[in-house]
Amino acid sequence: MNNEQQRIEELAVNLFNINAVKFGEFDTKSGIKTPVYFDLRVIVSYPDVMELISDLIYEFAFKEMDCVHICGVPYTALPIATLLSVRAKKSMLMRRKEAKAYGTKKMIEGHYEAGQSCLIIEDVITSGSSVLETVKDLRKEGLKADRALIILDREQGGRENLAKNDVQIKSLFTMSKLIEILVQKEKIDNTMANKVKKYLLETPAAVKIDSLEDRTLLTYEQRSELSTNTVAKRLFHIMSAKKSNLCLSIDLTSTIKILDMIEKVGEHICLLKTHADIIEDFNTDFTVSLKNLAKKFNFLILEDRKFADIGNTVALQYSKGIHKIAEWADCVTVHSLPGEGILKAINNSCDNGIGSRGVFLLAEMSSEGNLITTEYTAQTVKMASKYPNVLTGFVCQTKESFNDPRYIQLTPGVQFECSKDELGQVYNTPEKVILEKGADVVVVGRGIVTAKNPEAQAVLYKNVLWSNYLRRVSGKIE
Ligand code: S5P
Repeated sequence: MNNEQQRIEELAVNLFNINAVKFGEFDTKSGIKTPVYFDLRVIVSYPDVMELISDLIYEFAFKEMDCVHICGVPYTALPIATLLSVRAKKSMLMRRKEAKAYGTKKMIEGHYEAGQSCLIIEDVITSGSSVLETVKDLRKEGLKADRALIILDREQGGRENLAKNDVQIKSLFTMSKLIEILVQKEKIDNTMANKVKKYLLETPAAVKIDSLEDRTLLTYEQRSELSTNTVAKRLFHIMSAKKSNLCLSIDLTSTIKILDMIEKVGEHICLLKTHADIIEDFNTDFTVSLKNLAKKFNFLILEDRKFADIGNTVALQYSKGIHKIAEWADCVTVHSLPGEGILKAINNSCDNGIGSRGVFLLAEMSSEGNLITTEYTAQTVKMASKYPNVLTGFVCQTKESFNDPRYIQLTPGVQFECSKDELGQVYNTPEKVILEKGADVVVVGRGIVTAKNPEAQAVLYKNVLWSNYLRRVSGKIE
């Protein structure tokens, strides 16, 4: 028998001896009787058991894990996390059970930076809901929380619930393993073991957790606090300040017409989306005027360049040529098709002193018959999550594409009527994209630009989009 196995068995017996696991007939909160009962809180009175648990977690699970912080789920796992933190020389974070009533409303104590990884430690999981509470608070702070180490997995659905929320667990014991050891060590007999097994099979955890809180229920202010990309943070602020989540797609081909249109509608938008390569008389004076107007009316500029080449070419397309996009656009659109290099290219350009810039990654498209699949969308979101500092959000059509509240859903294909144009553009209504499809910023192009009175039309769009946003977050407004 190997050493790991021996020590696991030793721990099982110890837990039984100190009554951290009891067999018999017990009442549960739900009223159902259970033949097995755990109370791992008692371990604090047994330093040898504490040491054994932390040694086992460290040796057999923790050592190979790469994380910056560890966080114990309050309260039982806190001392275990503390021992591990000291042993592994890793920073520990503490999650409060309740936010402080005064001062900062912080839920996580300790020093950390958004984007860092945090491993969660928990004693027992049933449905996984307490681990998930901790995951939720850590993710709100921008921390990466996707792994948890558990002492005992009761095998009642917790592992699956957590996996659905992108949290993978590793446990010292599963319930079946614990039972098997205790039978073998003659601590319980086969009749009791079968009773417990039967109970576990028949009693899956009552709580089924499908997903973390829906990002679309949070306000833009709340989300601005979570953003890890400067452009996303600024955009959330602008939206709240101007009470506008309208992005104008200014698909005009002359600089005069563009500047003239901005004078009319600039006041009503949070974001201006350009296609520099359709402008016939593009020049540097134009970009200076564009930036001045962005300042005057307080909106950001998105160049809808839809980069889709290898990183090196994109780095050049982004900063060189006639357009020198990096100099005037706050953010750009990018396809995920070529892979991560494209994000690295923009990220490196930002690091090279161009300032804080952002990327909207195309995760879905509005055009009929486009070749994007759900798998492509999921892979796009996964790839992007490695670049939280450069990622502003996703250009997409559905709420289900992603749920990270730090990122902005930019949704084009919007007009007052559900319709199509002759080249396959599909339009949904403002109400539908905000309430059903999860849009945060809504792109309107021809719906405003070709209207008889673009300013009046922009006001109409702004108001209807904003009132639907307010409806969406109504539960969250204090
Ligand atoms: O999927 C997409 C992505 C984008 S960025 N569908 C789109 O229509 N767009 C852009 O949004 C498109 O290039 C155009 O500039 C704008 C929609 O314009 P509209 O006139 O159809 O509202």
